[in-house]
Amino acid sequence: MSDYKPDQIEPKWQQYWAENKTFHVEMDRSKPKYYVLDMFPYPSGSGLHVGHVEGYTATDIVARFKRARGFNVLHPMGWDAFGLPAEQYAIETGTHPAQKTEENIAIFKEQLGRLGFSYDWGREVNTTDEDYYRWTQWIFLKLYERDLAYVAEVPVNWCPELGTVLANEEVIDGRSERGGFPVIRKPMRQWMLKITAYADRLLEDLDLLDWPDSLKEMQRNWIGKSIGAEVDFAVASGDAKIRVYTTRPDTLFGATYMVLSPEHPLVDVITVEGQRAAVSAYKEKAARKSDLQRTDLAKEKSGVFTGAYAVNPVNDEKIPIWIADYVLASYGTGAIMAVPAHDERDWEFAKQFDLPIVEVVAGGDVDAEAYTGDGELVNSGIINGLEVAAAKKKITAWLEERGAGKRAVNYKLRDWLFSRQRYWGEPFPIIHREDGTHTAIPEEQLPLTLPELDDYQPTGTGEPPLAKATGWLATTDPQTGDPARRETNTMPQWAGSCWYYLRYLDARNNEQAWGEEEEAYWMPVDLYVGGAEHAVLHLLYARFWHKVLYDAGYVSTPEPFQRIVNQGMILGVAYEYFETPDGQKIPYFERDNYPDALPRTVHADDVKFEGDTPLHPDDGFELAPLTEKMSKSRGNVVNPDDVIGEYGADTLRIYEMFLGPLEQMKPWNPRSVGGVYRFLGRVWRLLCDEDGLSDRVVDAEPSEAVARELHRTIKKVTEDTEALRFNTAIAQMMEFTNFLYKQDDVSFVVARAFAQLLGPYAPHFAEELWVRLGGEPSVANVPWPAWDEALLVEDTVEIAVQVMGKVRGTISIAPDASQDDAVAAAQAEESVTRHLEGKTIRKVIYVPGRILNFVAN
Ligand code: ANZ
Repeated sequence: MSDYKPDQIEPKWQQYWAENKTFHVEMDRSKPKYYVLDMFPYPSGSGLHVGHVEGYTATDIVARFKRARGFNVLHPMGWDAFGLPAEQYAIETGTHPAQKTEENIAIFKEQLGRLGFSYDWGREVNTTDEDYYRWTQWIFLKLYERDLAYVAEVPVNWCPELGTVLANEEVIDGRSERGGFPVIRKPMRQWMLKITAYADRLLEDLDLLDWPDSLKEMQRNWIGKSIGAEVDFAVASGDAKIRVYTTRPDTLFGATYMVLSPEHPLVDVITVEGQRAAVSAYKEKAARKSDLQRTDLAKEKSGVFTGAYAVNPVNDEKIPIWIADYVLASYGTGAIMAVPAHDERDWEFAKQFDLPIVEVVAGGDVDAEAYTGDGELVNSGIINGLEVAAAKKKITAWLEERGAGKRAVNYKLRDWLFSRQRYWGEPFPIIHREDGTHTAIPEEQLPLTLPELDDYQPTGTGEPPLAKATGWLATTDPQTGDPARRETNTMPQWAGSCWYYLRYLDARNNEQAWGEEEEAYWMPVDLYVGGAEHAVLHLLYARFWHKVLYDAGYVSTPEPFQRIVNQGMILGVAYEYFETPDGQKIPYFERDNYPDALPRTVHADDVKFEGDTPLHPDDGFELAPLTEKMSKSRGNVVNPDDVIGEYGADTLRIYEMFLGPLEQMKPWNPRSVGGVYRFLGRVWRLLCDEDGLSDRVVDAEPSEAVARELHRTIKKVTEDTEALRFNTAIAQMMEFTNFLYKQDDVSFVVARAFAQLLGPYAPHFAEELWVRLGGEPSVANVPWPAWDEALLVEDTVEIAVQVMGKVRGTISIAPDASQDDAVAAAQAEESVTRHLEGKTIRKVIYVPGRILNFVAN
């Protein structure tokens, strides 16, 4: 008997795979291709976490499985290495961000290596390499050439603490997504990308994709397409017109007032003398609130009357014009017609300021609340009696005829704010001339490298740190030779991750971003696995760039990622009890008796167990388990290195896949890692000896019963792996192991097939076993075992025969035998016929393969 010692197996095979370039891949037209992609990591200072391991193990299983199934598999890895943390760290420690980035990458790479992932490291990319960002700059120029990149003075989210502007997507509840610092609105000159030009295609092409519905829905909501009408209201005095956007033109007869956003250009034009002071005070107050605060449904409505009136084009009625901050300047036309009877916010506002409420769609009680449902139009002139949809059509046509309005489409999606006032990012390949115009630097001059800088502190004024690189800054216009100045903003971190999946196709190409043939062969990505936190931004931005490249003829597929699977988050486990102010420790279950006791947690590693009961390490009382997000501050982060150190990488891989379905959120249970380790140990002891095979392994054909069980296992593992049901595939291998333990010996054939099935899951173990069984390494290149369907059809089953519900005997028949055959077989059994003697059979109940019951009297 020998023990399973992963530390003696795993490094050896990792070295073998690296030296032999086992997972090196080239185009091969004799095989179907399969491109399986991970969301590449940001190489942070804290190293790999178990969430990375989850997704990366899943894709590695798929990669190894698909190779064995005859596919030519592309499975690459790289580093998303630009971004704020490296720069923050640099500022704090005085080291260059490039240095810290390189160190972190080395740590990550070593950690990934220890997990036995089958990447083709020859295709490694790093977004901060000149050879990489040269092409990020090149793609930017493609956008620039197509007028999809432009400079605009826009109100931006300025974060004084971070010294940079942030995209809307990076601001959550008025604070920066990273760091949680306050963000204020401020107009600044910025680079924008015209993603809105692609809004419709980004929406429609979702239908082409095999993505989770929830993910598609998030993208749809983000793009936020709505269809309605623009309607012009004349201002009663003077000749100004107010254009509104509405999704409910059918409710025009119910418009009882109008609202302009405080920033609307007409506010100052129409406000009457007596209201000026109040209006400008209100404008000032509104400027200090975020959009989110302004549109919050729950908040009390505020606003000011301008003193002016507008004329409703459908009935010539005069309605008052207000300004209020719940109307945003940046959406639609920045002005609305208010229909309090059928819009919740308008209803609240009307109640607050005592404005009239006129019902125009029947079906609700508009005195009590806004009615937003369907119904018949009332109080509405020419559209009376119509349903909402028909009324919309008719009134829009009516408006169009009179030139007072038209059908209109709106999107929530805004152009993408693409510049950052930071050092550690891609420089823009742009120069500014003295006359204020800008131009691209010629492609041959790429990469435009980041200058070395000693001081990369943000300046605090919004002037980027690159403005301090005086030597780098001054340049000349390549066309005229006139002096010019380089762009000092850098690109956001999203830039590098927008196209890395394309660079992998041809990562060492020095002439082009990727070769045409490589692109045509490998694209699209067949399976992309990563966290749901990238559901909107990364995926939307990457799809946008891909579509631009598609239009420019550089890629051949309209979409980059054919299939996406979001891995579920792995939660941490801690154990909870309570403590009174005077230090008394109270079991969680008794907390109700101690109202002033506060919750305390015990780190999972410190808990003592009695059977399955978790006990306090010092006081011995029972603790309550608590699952929560893993975080440093909670102290419940599991370090994959520790698990590998104790149990090996194969155990970690299988453990994470065995936790539950890939997509599901699931808690890390430190106690069950050992269970997986014991499973591998059992397989080891069954098949292996000190340095060879165990005596149980024999060179003989398996019995029919064993062959059946083997083929059932091959089928289950194959189908489950194909469907990414890794947990149930593993359960089947465990069951099969138990089955083999009940046999006297294990045939060579069986052991070899088992090694192959284990290959994607526990690759080091499988490789070792394979070689001991006389195979040539690598088992990764051996065609996957097939199952024999004929062996899976059981030829007979035993079923019980009942008479009046009592079992009187058994018969052996085919599982799909007919009722007549079953009855005939039963009537040949003396034990059954004895109980039927002298009785009349009234009814036969027969469930094939299960039971035969005679109802007789
Ligand atoms: C009249 C009306 C009547 C409206 C009714 C709704 C219900 P979505 O679907 O999100 O596109 N709106 C238009 N521009 C706005 C702005 N800048 N700030 C705040 N609200 C604005 O929403 C469109 C609806 O939101 C529009 O339709 C408008 O109110 C409001 F029974 O017009 B509606």
